[in-house]
Amino acid sequence: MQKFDKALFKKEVENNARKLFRRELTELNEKEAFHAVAAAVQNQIIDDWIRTTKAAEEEDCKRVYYLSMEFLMGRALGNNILNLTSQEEIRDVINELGLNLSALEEAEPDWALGNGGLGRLAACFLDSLATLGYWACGCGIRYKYGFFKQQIVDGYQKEVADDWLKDGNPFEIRRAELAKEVRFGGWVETVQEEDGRLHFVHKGYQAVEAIPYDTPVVGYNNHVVDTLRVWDAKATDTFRLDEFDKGNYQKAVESANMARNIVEVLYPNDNHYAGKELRLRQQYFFISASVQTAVADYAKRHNGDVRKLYEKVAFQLNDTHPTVAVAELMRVLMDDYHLTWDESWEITLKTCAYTNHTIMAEALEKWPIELFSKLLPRIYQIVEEINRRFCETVRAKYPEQAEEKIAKMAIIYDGQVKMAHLAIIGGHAVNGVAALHTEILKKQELRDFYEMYPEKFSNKTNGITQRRWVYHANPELAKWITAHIGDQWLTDLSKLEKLAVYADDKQAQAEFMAIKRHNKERLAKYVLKHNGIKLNVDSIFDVMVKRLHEYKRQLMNILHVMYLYNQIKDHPEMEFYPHTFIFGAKAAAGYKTAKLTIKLINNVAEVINNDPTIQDKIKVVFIEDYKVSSAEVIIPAADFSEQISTASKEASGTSNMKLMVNGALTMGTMDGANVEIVQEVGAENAFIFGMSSDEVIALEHNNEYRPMDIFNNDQEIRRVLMQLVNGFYSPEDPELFRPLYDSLLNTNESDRADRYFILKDLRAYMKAQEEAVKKFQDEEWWARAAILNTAHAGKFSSDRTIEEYAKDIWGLDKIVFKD
Ligand code: 7GP
Repeated sequence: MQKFDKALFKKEVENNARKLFRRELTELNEKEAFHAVAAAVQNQIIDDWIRTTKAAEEEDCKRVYYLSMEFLMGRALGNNILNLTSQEEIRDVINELGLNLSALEEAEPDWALGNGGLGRLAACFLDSLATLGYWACGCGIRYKYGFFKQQIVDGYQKEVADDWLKDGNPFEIRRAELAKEVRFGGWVETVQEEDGRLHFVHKGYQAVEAIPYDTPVVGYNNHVVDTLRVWDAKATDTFRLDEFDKGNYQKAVESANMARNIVEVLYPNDNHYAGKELRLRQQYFFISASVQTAVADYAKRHNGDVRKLYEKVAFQLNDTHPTVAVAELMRVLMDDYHLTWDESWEITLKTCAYTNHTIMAEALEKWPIELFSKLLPRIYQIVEEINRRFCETVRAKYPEQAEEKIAKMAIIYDGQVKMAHLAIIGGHAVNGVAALHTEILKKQELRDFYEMYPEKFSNKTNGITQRRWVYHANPELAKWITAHIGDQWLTDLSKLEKLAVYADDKQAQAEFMAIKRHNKERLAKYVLKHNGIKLNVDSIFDVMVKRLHEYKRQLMNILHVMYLYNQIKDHPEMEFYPHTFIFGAKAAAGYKTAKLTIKLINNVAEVINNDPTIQDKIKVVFIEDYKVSSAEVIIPAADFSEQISTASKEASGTSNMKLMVNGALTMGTMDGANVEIVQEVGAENAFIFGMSSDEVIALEHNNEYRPMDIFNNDQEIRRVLMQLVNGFYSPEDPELFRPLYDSLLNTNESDRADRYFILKDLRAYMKAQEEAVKKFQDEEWWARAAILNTAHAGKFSSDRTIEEYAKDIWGLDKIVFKD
C-alpha cells in the first residue's frame, strides 16, 4: 500500500483535464472539474479494488450478493474521499489547484437508483459491508433515469426525468467481458436424455444481453473495496444479418427497443406494487444475470462443482422484488449444471434469505399466472413444482386443515403467483427490520409460516452508516465527538455512549448547541437559495423528511400547523415560541392523495408565511426535491424529528435514526424502530404519543372507529377540518382539498374513513407538541437531552445490523490481506 502522493495526485487531476476535455484545468467549469478530480480519486481506489478481489479469491471467502431493485446511493465523491482517509490531503491539493471541494461535490448528480427507505438501507449496508471487511456485491439495475426530480409548480408536485448519466459516471467501469444472456417468452420443450432423465429446453425466446457496470464501494480506512454491480440491457446482436436478409428490419429494431425499455426507468413507488409486466421483466433481467454470474464465478473457483455453492455464496433478497432468484437458481443448477432437483433445492434453500420491509397490503407482490408464465415459461414451471411439493408437505403436516392452510400459504393460488410465499419457502431465513415489525410478521402477517418454520425467523433492526450521516453530513459534530471520545465511533458507534457523561457539562452543552446552530444556519442558507424563504434560526426546526404516504401521516402534521395558526389568529397576545415546520417528501407519480397533501402543505405555507400579523411565529417550508444530498443538509439542522406513523405501519424507519444521532429529539408514535429508540434514550428524552400498535390492530378489526364523532365533539379539530372545504387555504377553488376531508370523514367503497387514525391521534399529537415546545425553551434541559440522543444512538449503526446478518444469516468471514 503506497502512501498518498500529493504531487502525483495533482498532476493526475491536471492530466485528466486535458485527457477528458482537451483543456487546461483552469479553463474547466465546475462540472468538468468534478470529472477531472473524480477520475483521479477513482484511480486511488482501483488498486485496492483489485487487491480486495484477489485476497478474497485466494482465501476463498464467502461472498454475499445483496440483490436489490434499488440502491439509493446519493453522491459518491465526498464519501469516497472520506473513506479513503486522505481527505485532508486531497482537500489541500484541490485548494492548491484553485478549486473548492464542496463545490465539486455539488456538481455530482445524486445516484438516485431508489425510492426511499428500502433503497437507502441497501446503500448503507454496502458501506458497512466494505468497512467491516466482508466480501460483498450489490446487484441491481442501471436505470437510465433514476428517481424523478421533483419540482414544485404553483404548490403542486411536478415530476421531471432524472437524466443522471448524461455526462457519464466517472466511477463506473463497463465490464463487457462479463455480459450474460437473459431469456424472455417462448416455450419449454421436454427432452428425454439417454440416461432417462428429462431435460428442459427453452425455445422461441427473445434474448437480451445484460452488461454489468461496476462501481467501487470503499470501506472506511481498511483498503477493502466492494462492488456495486448494476446491469444495463442491450439487444443481442441488434441487427442480425439473417434478419436483415429476410427483410426483418422491423423485428430487429423492435427487440432493440424491448431491451432498452427494461432499464429505462425506476418505478417511483414506495410501499406500493404496480403489477406491470415491465416491472417483472426488470426483476428477472437483473436477477438472471446476477445469479448466472454468481454461480459461474463460484464454479470457476471450484472446478466446476457447484454442489457446495452455499458454503461460499449468499443471496439476500431485499424484499420480494428479487424473489425470482429462488427459481432462477434452481434453473441454473438443473439446466446449466445438470444437478438433480433435490441437490438444487438443498443448495437454493441454503443460499437464499429474504428481508421483509413492509406489512402494507398494497405492497405485496402477486403476479397473475398468465402474465408470469408467458414471460418466464421455464421459471413458472419450476415455481409450479416448488409449489406442488410445498403443498404435499403441508398436507402431510396438517392433515386436518390442509386445504385451509394451502389457501393461505401456497405460492400459486387464486390465479396468482405470490412472491413473498416463494421467498419464505425457498430460503433459509426471513427477517423483519425492527423488533416490533418482526413480532407483527410472526403474530399476524406471516403467522402460518412462522408456525411451520419458526427457525427461519429473526429480527434485524435497521441501521444507518455514521460515515455518511454524521462524518460527511455533519463534519462539525464529527469533530466535536472525536475531540471528546476519540475517533473509534467511526467504526464502532456504540462508543458514542461515552458522550453521556458530557450531557450535564455546561461547556459541552454550549458547544453542542452551537454546532446545531451552525447547521441551522447552513440549512437556512440552503432554504433561502432554493425556496426564497428566510428562516429564523432561533426558531424550532421541526423536521419531517420521508416519502409522502398516508400511513406516515404528513397530513396530521399539517393539520396541527393549521390548528396553531387558528390559535394565534384568535389570541394574538398569546405567548408563542417561533416554530419552523420543515417538510421534504416525494409522492409516487400516481398517488393522488399524497400529491394533494403536498399541495395542501404548500398552500398552508403560502397563507401563513405571508400573513404579517403572525410576525413570523410560524414558518412552513416544503423543500423541493428531497434526496440524499439535501438530507445531508437538512438532518443535522433538526431540533424535532417527526416520526408520527400510525403504530404498526412503519416497518422500521431510518430517518428517525439519522435525526437522533444528529441530536434531534423524536416526536413519535410507538412504531417501527421508534420503540427501540425510546428504549435506548429513555422515554423522558423523547415525545411519545398516540395509540399503540395493539390498539391500532384491535381497532382495525372491531370496526368501531367513528372519526365523525371526533369531528362533532372537538370544535377546534372541526374548525381545522372545515378549513379544508371552505376555501380558507384555496379561495380560488374551495373544493380543492375535499378529497383529503373525505378521506378523514367519509367511508367509501374502497376505504374506511380515516384509515390511518389521524383524527384519533391528533389531540395526543397536539399535546406532545405543546410539551416539546415547552421543553425546548429550557435550554439546559434541551441541550442535555440532545446530547443524550446522540450518545444513545450507538445501536442504530448499519455496522451493527450487518454484523448480525453476517453472523446469523450469511455466515461470512472477513477478508484478510496477506501482503
Ligand atoms: C421501507 C419501510 O417503509 C421503512 O419502514 C423501512 O425503514 C425501510 O423500508 C427499510 O427497511 N419500505 C420501503 O421502502 C418499501 O418500498 C416495500 O417497501 C417493499
